[in-house]
Amino acid sequence: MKAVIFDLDGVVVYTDAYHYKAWKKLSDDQGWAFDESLNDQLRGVSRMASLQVILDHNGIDLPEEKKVELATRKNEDYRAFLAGIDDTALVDGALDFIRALRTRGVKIGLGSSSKNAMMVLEKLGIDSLFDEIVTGKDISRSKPDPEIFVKGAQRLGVEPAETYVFEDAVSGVDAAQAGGMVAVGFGPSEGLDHADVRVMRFADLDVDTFVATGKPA
Ligand code: B16
Ligand code: MG
Repeated sequence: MKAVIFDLDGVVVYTDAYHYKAWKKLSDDQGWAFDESLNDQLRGVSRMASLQVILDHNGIDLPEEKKVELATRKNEDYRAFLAGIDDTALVDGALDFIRALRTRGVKIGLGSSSKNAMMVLEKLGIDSLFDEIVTGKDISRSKPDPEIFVKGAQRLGVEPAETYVFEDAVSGVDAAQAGGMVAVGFGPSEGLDHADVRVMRFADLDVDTFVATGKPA
């Protein structure tokens, strides 16, 4: 293990709850069905692709212009929720785990599909914890395409096989594995059983064992 790349929403920060609230608000306004299980399908998926998943689920077809307008509205609501973000939004144990990896010489990357990722990191003052940051603004193909993690590993100067990826999303686990990396399925979301390692919470990890063997404890 030379490097660990972390997803942001749902792994380092509970911003996945804000994404849910913003999509739910839009769906309620439009009279569309939207629930937690549909929301799970949006994890790691880009904004426009997420809207398409909701539209397909509801059997709705809209012109491109209207889709852009609705996605923009969702993003404005999401950013309004972010305005109140503070340390309580941090996933328990995430920062301690990242710092512990750093002191053991493991390089740290961030790979988030979100175009708002940099704003979240800066607002929480945690951007300097990451040696390299790749966000939705740096990629042309969203997860499950491996582009985001391949770019991250390249910038960190490590081989994919030496890289572990923490992901709460099916699309993210698929992306990491497609890039030849070791996928750690993190958190309670369903559908992560094909991850190479399965971890529910950071407290379940013993850092020394993890760095030495790739096993949680
Ligand atoms: P934005 P991650 C992803 O972030 C979220 O999981 C996903 O729900 C969201 O649609 C996507 O970012 C795009 O976000 O609209 O802010 O650009 O999990 O890859 O950190
Ligand atoms: Mg995520």
